[in-house]
Amino acid sequence: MAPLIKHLYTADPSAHVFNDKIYIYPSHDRETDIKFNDNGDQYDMADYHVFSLDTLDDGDSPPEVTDHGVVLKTEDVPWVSKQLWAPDAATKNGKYYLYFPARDKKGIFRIGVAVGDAPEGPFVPEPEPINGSFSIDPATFVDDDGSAYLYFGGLWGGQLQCYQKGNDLFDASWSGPKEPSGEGVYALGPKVGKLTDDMLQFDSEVREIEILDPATGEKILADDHDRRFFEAAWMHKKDGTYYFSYSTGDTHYLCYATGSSPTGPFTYAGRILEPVLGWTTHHSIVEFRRRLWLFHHDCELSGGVDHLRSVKVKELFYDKDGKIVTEKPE
Ligand code: FUB
Repeated sequence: MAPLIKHLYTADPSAHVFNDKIYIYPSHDRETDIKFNDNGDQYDMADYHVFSLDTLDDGDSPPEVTDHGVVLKTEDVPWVSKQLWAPDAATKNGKYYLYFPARDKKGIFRIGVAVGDAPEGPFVPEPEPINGSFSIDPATFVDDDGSAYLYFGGLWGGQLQCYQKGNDLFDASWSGPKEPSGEGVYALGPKVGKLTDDMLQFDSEVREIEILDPATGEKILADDHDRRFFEAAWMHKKDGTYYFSYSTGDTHYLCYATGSSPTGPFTYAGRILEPVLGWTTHHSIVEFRRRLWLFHHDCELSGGVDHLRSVKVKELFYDKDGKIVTEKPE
């Protein structure tokens, strides 16, 4: 499938069905002179656009996408210094919420929320980041009982490894492309917090999600880079099973793990997408008109420039046991 959006570079697509339309909340990649490094400094984004689609056709011609323009930018948010990374959105009680990570004035990633009356914005940011938020890649999930959860976290440039001593203890000595390693050392897990009814704060303590190895029942090991969580958390649910999906970062897979609770534990279940062109891989999964869709990105449009990515969409399938069939990039 060709890139969905060609007039801008877009990445990290969080797709949702609101009012029987698909809305995509992606990062907006831009050209920069910043040299590529493993801290992700070259991902220097400064605003967000929202896109919508009325249909998702599997046919030869790509679906038509509406660009609703800039809905939030760095200058709108008093606590942000730079790097508006992968966002997500949710709706509850007739309002729409845009969650976004960015570096604060001290260079530490936090997660903010902006509120709107329509899925396409405009969104008005809260003046401060969400209390107790840190790291990157927020993903929301509103369960059938109305409880809302915020998943987040990302290694290396995403700073997740800087909180090994506690969620409120940032250890700068772990900054950069670092993560735990060594025999018997467990991988760091992503984080989850339940949201308050107004969707603006954490209602309860933020806790680590456990991703278990099906063979041992133990947490995935830190050196297992083919399966350990790196970034790009996403949650969807099918027939009472919670599917937690994520990127493995430096091994470039989209993987998933399943469980019976929105906060885990989850057991590793396999790959969703083999590596795409480009370093990062990041996605969302959404059911639309009874079919399952994977939104993701690659660097085809930019000819392989890692920080100039483009959103694509692909149909996903479950097998008879509810396992996701692994897809290859096109
Ligand atoms: O877009 C910036 C970062 O790249 C995202 O936050 C990560 O998930 C990776 O896609």
